[in-house]
Amino acid sequence: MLLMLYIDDKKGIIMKKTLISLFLLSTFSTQAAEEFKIIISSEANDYVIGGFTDETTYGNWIEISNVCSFDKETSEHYFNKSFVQKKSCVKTVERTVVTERTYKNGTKEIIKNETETKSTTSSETNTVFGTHKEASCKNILNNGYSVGNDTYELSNGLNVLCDQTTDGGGWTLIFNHDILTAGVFTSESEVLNVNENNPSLSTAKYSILNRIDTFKRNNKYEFRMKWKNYSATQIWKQTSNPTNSAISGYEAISIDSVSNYWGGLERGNATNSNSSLIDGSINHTNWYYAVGSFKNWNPGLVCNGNIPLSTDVAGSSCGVPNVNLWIR
Ligand SMILES: [Ca+2]
Repeated sequence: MLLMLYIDDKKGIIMKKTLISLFLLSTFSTQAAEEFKIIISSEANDYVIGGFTDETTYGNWIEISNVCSFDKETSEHYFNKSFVQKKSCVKTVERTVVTERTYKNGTKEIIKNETETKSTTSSETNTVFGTHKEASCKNILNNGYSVGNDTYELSNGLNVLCDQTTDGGGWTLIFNHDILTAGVFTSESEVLNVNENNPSLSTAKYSILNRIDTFKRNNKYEFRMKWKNYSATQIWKQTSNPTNSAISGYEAISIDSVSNYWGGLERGNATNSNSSLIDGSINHTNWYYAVGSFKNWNPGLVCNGNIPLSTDVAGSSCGVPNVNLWIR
């Protein structure tokens, strides 16, 4: 016959492994039926009657991973253009938890040694800047990176002014001249490139005409020509480079002025000193629709300015104070 008893300590906690085995030694002898012994098992750490104390220590939380994602990538937005980005992170940390039990007889025992982990999520929004670049205002608009009319840094590092809203958008400013403010151009190289770091209709002399080949599409240049304070607009395509060639491949798209031999832009027929580098009086020594004037057009003195423009737009024998040229 074997009896196994579990004895409570003072705290009422059941003392596991505290085993008292009772052997009734008289099992096999009726004469010794009243004799028995109590044998107390005392295997290591199992023999405890007086109780114990547990002490748990917690290690420091240590970050083991922090994985973040974004709702919009900077590569999805245009270079240096700001946007609000939401950042979401899942951080996982871990620590060790050790519980040491000290019995009243002085015996110590590690009864728990575990690693705990936990993950926390967080999110925040920040104003950040895009990183993507394109080769032209047209590409910026077509590929969905436009933030409107603004300056943009192109993939070649050049900052340009883009008109993304007028006449279908996608226009890169390549020339602007306010002759009453800045005077005439003094050299061909100035007409081809001046103030390229200040692309603006407020820059009295601005030109990146030396770069127009980088904006050529399908072997054509698509131009838009405007004059401040005049509503007339010339939009057309041509296959020739007007900084160095006679006209070829002219294709009208939206033309408000046809007088004074209009037919696109050509390299000026006259020498630089008495006209402009480029004009729109095609195959003619006249230099109406002038781009890059080397002198004040005398008849202009009696109208608004000294850049020769067509009768259709400025009136007979009248010049204008500004011309600006765009490409896409
Ligand atoms: Ca001409």
